[in-house]
Amino acid sequence: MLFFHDDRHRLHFPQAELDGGQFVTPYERPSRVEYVLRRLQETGMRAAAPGALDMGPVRAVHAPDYLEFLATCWADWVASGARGEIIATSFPVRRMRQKPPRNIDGKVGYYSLAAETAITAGTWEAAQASCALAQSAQRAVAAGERAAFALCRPPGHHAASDLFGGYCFLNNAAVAAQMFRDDGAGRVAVLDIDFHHGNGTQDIFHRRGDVFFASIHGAPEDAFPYFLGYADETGEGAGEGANLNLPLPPGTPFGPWAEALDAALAAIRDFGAEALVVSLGTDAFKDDPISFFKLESADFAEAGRRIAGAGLPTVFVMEGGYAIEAVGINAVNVLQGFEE
Ligand code: SP5
Ligand code: ZN
Repeated sequence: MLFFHDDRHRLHFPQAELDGGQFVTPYERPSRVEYVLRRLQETGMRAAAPGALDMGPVRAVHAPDYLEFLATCWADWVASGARGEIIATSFPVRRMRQKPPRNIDGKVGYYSLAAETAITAGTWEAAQASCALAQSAQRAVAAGERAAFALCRPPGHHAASDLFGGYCFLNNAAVAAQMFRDDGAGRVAVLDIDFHHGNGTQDIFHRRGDVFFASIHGAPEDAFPYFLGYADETGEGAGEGANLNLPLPPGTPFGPWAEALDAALAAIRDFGAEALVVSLGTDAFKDDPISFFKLESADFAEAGRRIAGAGLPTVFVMEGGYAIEAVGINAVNVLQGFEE
């Protein structure tokens, strides 16, 4: 399988993540990519050079003021006299005004959905390079490849039209799905197998009937992002029926997880999708440090086989996965299973 990679992911490496009341080294760290890259090379996957970022499809799924914020927040933060990394501390919660303030500290809270995700000097450049990989993989598939893999970092599925957080800034999978639409596919599906609910992708397409979103994830009662991902979220307006959430409880092993996968694939088939984008997180793995499903490494290959059964042109976009040494094996197992 063709894959796309860009070293500029290293420009995004915050020192701190707020976890359990402490600042820890972020779970979402540069070495994740190195493990996946090594495994891709070991298994003979074909590296291809990524193209430049096209802002057109990015603007189609993200709000203009949010993109302006991402481009300027670091300079504004530094100019305000702040000495550390950007971390959100104040949020427009219940009964507060949903209006971006002038003050940069307030703006950071306005555009964020969680405080664990820090922004640094290189974050915006890394996020753009990451998104360009999803675009390159989509272009390869649109040009006739059966499938391609974008080794995106930072990941994207928590990023909504105007929100960052959950380690995500630009929604790489949503951008790839949008590009399939722009290329003429009438209906596109996004299948999210990251352990966490893809709240950003769901939100972006919630009122649209042209992009189906299916997600298998830790139930929101028990798992981040906590405030979206219930089974009764089925889409709204033109998007009614084009959203399928399959939340699962702590300790879920491959059996019930695979049943959910089959249900998601059946729904995607019924929807009539002509192209598929897979949000490929490997944090459903049994040893993931922040997740609670129990998949074994071999199960990821079986997941890949079942996804291939959909028979669709497929773009794989890297999302989460924090059992660092196993992330490469598990991610590439999905790709290898798909190719069998
Ligand atoms: C892309 C992706 O997988 N994002 C995940 C973001 C999760 N962020 C917050 C998780 C909080 C979990 N706390 C677990 C405590 C373990 N010490
Ligand atoms: Zn995740």
